[in-house]
Amino acid sequence: MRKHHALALLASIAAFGFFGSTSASAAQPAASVETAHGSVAPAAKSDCPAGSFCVWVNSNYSDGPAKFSGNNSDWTQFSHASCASGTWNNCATSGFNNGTSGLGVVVWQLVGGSGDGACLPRGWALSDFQGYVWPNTTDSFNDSISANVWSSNC
Ligand SMILES: [Ca+2]
Repeated sequence: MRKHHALALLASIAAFGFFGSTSASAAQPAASVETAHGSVAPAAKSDCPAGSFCVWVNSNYSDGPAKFSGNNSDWTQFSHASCASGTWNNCATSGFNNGTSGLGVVVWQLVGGSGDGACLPRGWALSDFQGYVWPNTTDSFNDSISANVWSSNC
Protein backbone atom coordinates (compact mmCIF):
# COMPACT_ATOMS: atom_id res chain seq x y z
CA MET A 1 0.00 0.00 0.00
CA ARG A 2 1.56 3.21 -1.15
CA LYS A 3 0.94 6.48 0.41
CA HIS A 4 0.64 9.56 -1.71
CA HIS A 5 1.29 12.87 -0.29
CA ALA A 6 -0.56 15.15 -2.56
CA LEU A 7 -0.12 18.83 -2.03
CA ALA A 8 -2.69 20.71 -3.98
CA LEU A 9 -1.76 24.31 -4.39
CA LEU A 10 -4.39 26.67 -5.55
CA ALA A 11 -2.73 29.60 -7.19
CA SER A 12 -5.75 31.81 -7.17
CA ILE A 13 -4.22 35.21 -6.95
CA ALA A 14 -3.91 37.18 -10.11
CA ALA A 15 -0.71 39.12 -10.24
CA PHE A 16 -2.33 42.24 -11.50
CA GLY A 17 -5.46 44.20 -11.02
CA PHE A 18 -4.38 46.23 -8.08
CA PHE A 19 -6.02 49.40 -9.26
CA GLY A 20 -7.46 51.25 -6.36
CA SER A 21 -5.34 49.50 -3.83
CA THR A 22 -2.80 51.87 -2.47
CA SER A 23 -1.45 49.72 0.29
CA ALA A 24 2.15 48.95 -0.46
CA SER A 25 1.77 45.45 0.85
CA ALA A 26 1.78 43.86 -2.55
CA ALA A 27 4.56 41.51 -1.60
CA GLN A 28 2.99 38.42 -2.99
CA PRO A 29 4.91 35.21 -2.60
CA ALA A 30 6.74 34.36 -5.77
CA ALA A 31 4.74 31.24 -6.49
CA SER A 32 6.95 30.12 -9.29
CA VAL A 33 5.65 26.58 -9.34
CA GLU A 34 3.19 26.78 -12.16
CA THR A 35 3.02 30.28 -13.53
CA ALA A 36 1.70 30.30 -17.03
CA HIS A 37 3.93 33.09 -18.23
CA GLY A 38 6.89 32.65 -15.95
CA SER A 39 9.25 35.48 -15.22
CA VAL A 40 6.77 37.29 -13.00
CA ALA A 41 8.55 39.06 -10.20
CA PRO A 42 5.83 40.69 -8.13
CA ALA A 43 8.15 41.49 -5.29
CA ALA A 44 9.89 44.14 -7.37
CA LYS A 45 6.83 46.37 -7.47
CA SER A 46 7.02 46.69 -3.72
CA ASP A 47 10.48 48.19 -4.15
CA CYS A 48 8.68 51.43 -4.91
CA PRO A 49 8.54 53.36 -1.64
CA ALA A 50 5.37 55.09 -0.50
CA GLY A 51 5.32 58.61 -1.82
CA SER A 52 7.16 57.89 -5.04
CA PHE A 53 6.35 57.43 -8.68
CA CYS A 54 8.51 54.57 -9.86
CA VAL A 55 9.51 53.23 -13.23
CA TRP A 56 11.51 50.22 -14.32
CA VAL A 57 13.60 49.51 -17.38
CA ASN A 58 11.71 46.35 -18.30
CA SER A 59 8.24 44.90 -18.02
CA ASN A 60 7.00 43.33 -14.80
CA TYR A 61 8.79 45.88 -12.64
CA SER A 62 12.21 44.57 -13.55
CA ASP A 63 15.46 46.56 -13.39
CA GLY A 64 14.92 49.55 -11.18
CA PRO A 65 13.07 51.31 -9.93
CA ALA A 66 13.79 54.93 -10.53
CA LYS A 67 12.04 56.69 -7.65
CA PHE A 68 10.59 60.11 -8.37
CA SER A 69 9.21 61.82 -5.28
CA GLY A 70 9.25 65.32 -6.74
CA ASN A 71 8.81 67.06 -10.07
CA ASN A 72 11.47 66.27 -12.62
CA SER A 73 11.42 68.07 -15.92
CA ASP A 74 14.44 66.30 -17.37
CA TRP A 75 14.96 62.61 -16.88
CA THR A 76 18.26 62.78 -18.78
CA GLN A 77 19.65 63.96 -15.46
CA PHE A 78 19.15 60.55 -13.90
CA SER A 79 21.66 58.03 -15.09
CA HIS A 80 20.96 54.35 -15.33
CA ALA A 81 23.49 52.21 -17.10
CA SER A 82 21.17 49.60 -18.53
CA CYS A 83 19.00 52.16 -20.31
CA ALA A 84 19.78 52.65 -23.98
CA SER A 85 20.26 56.37 -23.36
CA GLY A 86 22.38 55.77 -20.28
CA THR A 87 19.72 57.68 -18.36
CA TRP A 88 16.09 57.15 -17.43
CA ASN A 89 15.06 59.26 -20.40
CA ASN A 90 13.01 57.19 -22.85
CA CYS A 91 13.57 54.05 -20.85
CA ALA A 92 10.52 53.24 -18.72
CA THR A 93 8.60 50.07 -19.57
CA SER A 94 6.66 49.53 -16.36
CA GLY A 95 5.53 51.95 -13.69
CA PHE A 96 3.71 52.50 -10.42
CA ASN A 97 2.29 55.67 -8.87
CA ASN A 98 2.76 54.89 -5.20
CA GLY A 99 2.12 58.44 -4.12
CA THR A 100 0.32 58.95 -0.86
CA SER A 101 -0.88 62.53 -1.21
CA GLY A 102 -3.64 61.68 -3.65
CA LEU A 103 -1.91 63.41 -6.52
CA GLY A 104 -1.65 62.06 -10.00
CA VAL A 105 1.55 62.05 -11.94
CA VAL A 106 1.58 63.77 -15.29
CA VAL A 107 4.27 62.26 -17.44
CA TRP A 108 5.61 63.89 -20.58
CA GLN A 109 7.09 62.65 -23.78
CA LEU A 110 9.69 65.39 -24.04
CA VAL A 111 12.22 66.92 -21.71
CA GLY A 112 10.84 70.11 -20.24
CA GLY A 113 7.30 68.81 -20.12
CA SER A 114 5.95 68.95 -23.64
CA GLY A 115 4.92 66.68 -26.46
CA ASP A 116 2.47 63.98 -25.49
CA GLY A 117 1.24 63.89 -21.92
CA ALA A 118 -0.60 61.42 -19.75
CA CYS A 119 -2.06 61.43 -16.27
CA LEU A 120 -1.30 58.47 -14.06
CA PRO A 121 -3.61 58.68 -11.05
CA ARG A 122 -2.77 57.59 -7.56
CA GLY A 123 -2.40 53.84 -7.38
CA TRP A 124 -1.95 53.50 -11.13
CA ALA A 125 0.32 50.68 -12.15
CA LEU A 126 1.12 49.07 -15.47
CA SER A 127 3.41 46.08 -15.74
CA ASP A 128 4.18 46.48 -19.42
CA PHE A 129 3.98 49.68 -21.47
CA GLN A 130 4.50 47.80 -24.72
CA GLY A 131 1.37 47.99 -26.84
CA TYR A 132 0.18 51.18 -25.14
CA VAL A 133 0.12 54.62 -26.72
CA TRP A 134 0.00 58.14 -25.35
CA PRO A 135 -3.64 59.27 -24.98
CA ASN A 136 -5.24 60.41 -28.22
CA THR A 137 -2.16 59.56 -30.25
CA THR A 138 -0.58 56.62 -32.00
CA ASP A 139 2.76 57.30 -30.31
CA SER A 140 4.13 54.39 -28.34
CA PHE A 141 4.15 54.89 -24.59
CA ASN A 142 7.00 52.45 -24.18
CA ASP A 143 10.51 53.87 -23.67
CA SER A 144 9.03 57.32 -24.11
CA ILE A 145 8.74 59.17 -20.78
CA SER A 146 11.11 62.08 -20.29
CA ALA A 147 9.62 64.14 -17.45
CA ASN A 148 7.12 63.99 -14.61
CA VAL A 149 5.05 66.49 -12.63
CA TRP A 150 2.76 65.75 -9.70
CA SER A 151 -0.68 67.22 -10.18
CA SER A 152 -4.03 67.53 -8.47
CA ASN A 153 -5.69 68.19 -11.81
CA CYS A 154 -5.77 64.68 -13.02
CA1 LIG B 1 12.47 49.99 -21.35
